[in-house]
Amino acid sequence: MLNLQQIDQFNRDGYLVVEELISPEVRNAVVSEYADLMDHLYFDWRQLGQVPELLPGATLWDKLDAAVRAKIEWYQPFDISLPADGITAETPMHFGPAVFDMITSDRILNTVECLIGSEITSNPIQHVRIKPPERDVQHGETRAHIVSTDWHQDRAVTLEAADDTEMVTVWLAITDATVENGCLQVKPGKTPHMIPHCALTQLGIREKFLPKQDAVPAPVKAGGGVIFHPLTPHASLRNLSNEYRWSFDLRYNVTGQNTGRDHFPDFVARSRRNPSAELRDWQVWKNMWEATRADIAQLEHINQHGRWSADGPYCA
Ligand SMILES: O=C(O)CCC(=O)C(=O)O
Ligand SMILES: [Fe+2]
Repeated sequence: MLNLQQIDQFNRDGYLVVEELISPEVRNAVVSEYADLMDHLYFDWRQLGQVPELLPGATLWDKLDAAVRAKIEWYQPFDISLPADGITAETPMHFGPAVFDMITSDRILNTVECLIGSEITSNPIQHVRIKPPERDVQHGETRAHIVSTDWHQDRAVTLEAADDTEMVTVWLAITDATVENGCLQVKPGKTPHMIPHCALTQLGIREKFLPKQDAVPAPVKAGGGVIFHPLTPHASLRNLSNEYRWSFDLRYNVTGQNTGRDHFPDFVARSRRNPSAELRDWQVWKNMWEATRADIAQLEHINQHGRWSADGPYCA
């Protein structure tokens, strides 16, 4: 739940930092689900001879370190979505019970309800971001799930059909997010319109189009989050620390409105009007994404950022 002062702050600044947005139990379950996932992945990478053998007791981070050092494609199997392009029937992705419980946790939904009302759809534009210390990242890596994120508005990431959708982003810290390890930063205040974006490497706003007010970093402890409006310009700082920065970004919109990525599956996370419409079974959620993957693997490429170009005035 948010108090009136927090709601006012969100409306004024376009964002809000909320501590303890998920319970320690929900967070711990996610961490152990990813540790199990890593065990399986590491076993497979070992079989393929892609990573070194580690001592018994090696942690999630030890294995991730080894994978990063071995320069293998380690990211996509952890993501809670499909990539923007190159989707095949075998593209790896992760949909498990702990992540589902996180997305549908009462604390998050109670908070979101204060901002967009009680008919809440879990929007399929969602990612895990596990960002290694920047100095360990392969040269030439530009994905915003792995290196720092350029300035953008989330509305620019959706297709035009969702321009009027009432939506919020819930950015959740799984490890402490600090200025040093690359927490979010925002341009606070009401940005009433879409700013032009350039779709070169990352989708981003060039300096000259950014609102002039100072950027404000938004550090938050593990379990807390940053909630923001789809027009609020935000970016991440660089991870200049020696540790991984782990977050999820989730989005929620008013049920019945366009999600901005309707080739991906959404579901009703909360409905006060019709509680029986709420999805409670993580396996159904996983099945929906698997069916989507099979369908998309047969289709031509869908350009998710179709309204923005990679050259022209907005890239200069
Ligand atoms: O975590 C990041 O680096 C960027 C996250 C972001 O852009 C978002 O949550 O919308
Ligand atoms: Fe974003």
